[in-house]
Amino acid sequence: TPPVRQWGVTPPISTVLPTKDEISANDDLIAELKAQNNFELPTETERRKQVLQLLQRVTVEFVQVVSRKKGLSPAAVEASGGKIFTYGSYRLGVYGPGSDIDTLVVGPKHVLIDDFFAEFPPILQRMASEGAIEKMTPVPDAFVPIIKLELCGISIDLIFARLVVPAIPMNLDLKNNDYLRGLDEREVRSLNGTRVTDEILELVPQQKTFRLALRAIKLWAQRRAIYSNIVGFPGGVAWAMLVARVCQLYPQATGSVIVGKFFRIMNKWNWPQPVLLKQIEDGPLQIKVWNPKIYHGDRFHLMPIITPAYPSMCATHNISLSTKAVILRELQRGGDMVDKIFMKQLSWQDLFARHTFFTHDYKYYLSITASSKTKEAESVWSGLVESKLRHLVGALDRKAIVAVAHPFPKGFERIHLIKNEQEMEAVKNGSTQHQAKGTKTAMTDETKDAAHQAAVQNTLENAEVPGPAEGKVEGTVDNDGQTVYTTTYYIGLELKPLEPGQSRSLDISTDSQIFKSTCTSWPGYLEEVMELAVTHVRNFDLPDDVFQPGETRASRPKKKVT
Ligand code: 3AT
Ligand code: MN
Ligand code: MN
Repeated sequence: TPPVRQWGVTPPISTVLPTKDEISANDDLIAELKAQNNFELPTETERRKQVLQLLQRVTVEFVQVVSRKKGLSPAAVEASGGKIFTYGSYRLGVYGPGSDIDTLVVGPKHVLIDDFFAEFPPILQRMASEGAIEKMTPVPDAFVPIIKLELCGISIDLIFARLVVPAIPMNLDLKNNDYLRGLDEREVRSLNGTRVTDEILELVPQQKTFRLALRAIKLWAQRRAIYSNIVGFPGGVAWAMLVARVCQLYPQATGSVIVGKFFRIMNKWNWPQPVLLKQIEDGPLQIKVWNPKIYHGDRFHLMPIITPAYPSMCATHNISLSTKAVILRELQRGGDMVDKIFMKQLSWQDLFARHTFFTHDYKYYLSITASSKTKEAESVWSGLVESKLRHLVGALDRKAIVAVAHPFPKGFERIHLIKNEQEMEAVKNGSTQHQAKGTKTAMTDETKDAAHQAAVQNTLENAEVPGPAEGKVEGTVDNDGQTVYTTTYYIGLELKPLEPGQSRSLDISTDSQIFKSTCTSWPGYLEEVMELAVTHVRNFDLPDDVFQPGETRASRPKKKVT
């Protein structure tokens, strides 16, 4: 027999072929994912392909227009090329009906990011059919500069990178580290998404198995409320790398087996040993590569999951003691359930059951409410507050009385109409008693809008932040009152059992004061417009709109009769 290739940094754990039962469990898993609406229709996928073909044609035209403007010879203009790449869930092949297409436009050295923002949108407008572009929002000053658009009903995240070569032919790939030479950090970041996803796909033994298992794990993580890079859980790329590592260890296994092994392997992992898909590479740039031996900060990563493409980074920088504990608890549950699924005592549907964060898991919650007098201000302010939540979680982790501080990955966005100071005070503190008629609570989505991303990433720079419109600082006040926009985040608190002599009081005033000043020292903070409040909420006092239909809130404990 030929020598078996080693995938990853260690030999495989097992190379046995799947059994009949494992294959049958795999078929059941596919059926359940279909029932959960995880796959989109082939006609929709066809539409994605056409949209990408259009973007490719626009890219070539855009590169030619810019090349001509910069005075290149007609032959050079003709040869300059231009190519699109994808990354994110579309590239990995794990997208569903609501997914966007994350697209990277690559141009030759003389095409700059400023040219992209100036020329690409009008060319796209011209080349797309009438009415095909529903929305287009360029955000040039984001951490990763981006154009968000809605094209033929599909959301697209469009980013740009330049390579220091005269032309970009269609057969070019981005694997070669030398392509990073001469680029600045921002340009490297834009190329990174594609380079990382391409490498992940190359480092797994069977892409089809990897995709199925990753679909299952992503759905599970979303349902269990442990999917969100920003508040301290793994995000899409990190979950993908974990699944890829398990695929490497069981190169012949089928998807159902990978899912089961995933829970056990990752639960028993010797954290903080890093999860690597290959040995970390050195490269041609003066750019930091993850290395706890050199960088003190890297030693604090509790569950490091390292991206394979140079320059390797830790994708789970934000994980805290508490979120780690929650992740391990969920991995344990997942592992136990898959055992039972294989014994036919449970079904895959049970694995994907919705979390019980509000109904069951905690008695005590913190409610963190970011409020603003205008919608525009709230969009950036809530993003900023969300990006700082992990600091509050960290502070709670350090309190002797707190066992677990579990941040819920999504915020609740509400619109209120208030008539007086008293109502204002209540709303600022998270009350839902004054919601404007005809408005509904919405959930924040990590990927929602670009302004949000820009706000989060601009905090360290003194960048101009889109503030409220001129003359609207006071917001909308009419006869009925004033409109206030709030976004409330919840942190579930599990307290340690009382020791003799301890009293059950949780004083978070200092921590919330520090958290508030961290948020308000952001250069975009507008004192007259934005507010932030942290309050305690008991489980029986949680607002109605955090519950789904059919869920019941905990009841107020009866006073003991003595
Ligand atoms: P969906 O199917 O789109 O929900 P996804 O994994 O494609 O899942 P995103 O489109 O949100 O998720 O993200 C795709 C990649 O874009 C993941 C990451 O490499 C990059 N990315 C997303 N958000 C940010 C951010 N705020 N900063 C930097 N990179 C980001
Ligand atoms: Mn995406
Ligand atoms: Mn995206």
